[in-house]
Amino acid sequence: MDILILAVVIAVVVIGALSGLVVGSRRKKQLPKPPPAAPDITAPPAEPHVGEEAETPRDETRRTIEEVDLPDGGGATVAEPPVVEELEVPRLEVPEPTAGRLVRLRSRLSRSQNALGKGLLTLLSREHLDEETWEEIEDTLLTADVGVQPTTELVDRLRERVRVLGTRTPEELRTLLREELITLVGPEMDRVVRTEPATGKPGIVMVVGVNGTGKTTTTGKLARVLVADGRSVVLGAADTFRAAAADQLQTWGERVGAHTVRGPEGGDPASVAFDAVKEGKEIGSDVVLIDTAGRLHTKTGLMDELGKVKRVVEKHAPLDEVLLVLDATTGQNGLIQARVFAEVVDITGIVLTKLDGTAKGGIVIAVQRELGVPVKLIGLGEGADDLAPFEPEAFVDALIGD
Ligand SMILES: Nc1nc2c(ncn2[C@@H]2O[C@H](COP(=O)(O)OP(=O)(O)OP(=O)(O)O)[C@@H](O)[C@H]2O)c(=O)[nH]1
Ligand SMILES: [Mg+2]
Repeated sequence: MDILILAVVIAVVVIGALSGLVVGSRRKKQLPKPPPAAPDITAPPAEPHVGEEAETPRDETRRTIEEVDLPDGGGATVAEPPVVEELEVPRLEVPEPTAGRLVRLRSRLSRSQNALGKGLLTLLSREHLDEETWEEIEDTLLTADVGVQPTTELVDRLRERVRVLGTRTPEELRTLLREELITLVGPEMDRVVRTEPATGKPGIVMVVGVNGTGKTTTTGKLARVLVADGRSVVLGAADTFRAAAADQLQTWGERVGAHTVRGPEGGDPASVAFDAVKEGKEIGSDVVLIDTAGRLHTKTGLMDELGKVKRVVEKHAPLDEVLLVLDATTGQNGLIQARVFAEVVDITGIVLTKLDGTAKGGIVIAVQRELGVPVKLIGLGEGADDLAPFEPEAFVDALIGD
């Protein structure tokens, strides 16, 4: 009897345990669904904040677009961009080496080559070098923006050497013109872009100039040059006028893995520049490149602001380079800009951009004379690696052709 009671009790316990399991498994089935495979980017987030799109979605029970019954099969027309994959796979570019870039890009100078180099050679090859011809030579130089003083010097020297030479072959004339142009461009000037880090401090470069000359593009191209040379770079987006300006710089940086320090739109450019150098110091980067907003040299307030950016950065350490970016196609106006910028911030080097789009390559000579500062880099196109170190001999060779 006792045994019978015991058996009944065991049976009841076993049945109870089994039904508990079933209920448990049912409960499990009722748990919320696992998060959807792809983030639902179609519904607005409750509280958007910075970096939102980089996070996994917080509302995990939200349905994906595939699960939502849309009338008329509308779901099929909504394309989901592959946001997650884009963010997870950074594709870094490998910039071209810098050596020999001017030689590679020499054909980009063809407009100056035709107007200046070939023009001069043709004139000098005339049988009779009379006054009229010398005047034409002078005009050719002035039209190519060489500037009055350098033109006079060059013509005087050419006249003298041609006279001494007497009869002359085209080859002799080419050699003579080459030598004199190189002398005029200044082969002895130090054109090294100073980016060497010192103890506890990165190399600091600031890029300045009027609107649209190519500052941001040049900063981006320069970052590539440095990365190609094995340097680590931090970019400072001290153009806070437009959010798009910081985006533009950041895009350049992302292509080669350089981080961009940016501030709020309309914020203080000096503090962004300061923070960029601070970050460069903290992470031990080799170089910090600071892009600034385009400013008209005639606007005193903006020029004062530029002076402040420089002074604030110098609380960290002196700047190694202040590069003035000039658009070669603007000619004489570039010289006026150069003068004003040089007064506000000490310019240490000039970048002449858009030399590919002008016949006025002589501006190289004029602007160096104006400031007594060397042209260090030249822009020869919109391509990412179309920035070349300026080499007087290669430049003159490109002008007068082979
Ligand atoms: N052909 C040619 N175009 C260039 C060169 N450098 C820059 N550009 C173009 O010039 C335009 C202006 O360049 P940006 O770098 O935005 O100029 P910016 O000085 O930063 O302009 P702001 O910030 O608005 O003052 C862009 O379309 C560039 O692609 C160059 O060497 N050759
Ligand atoms: Mg810019």
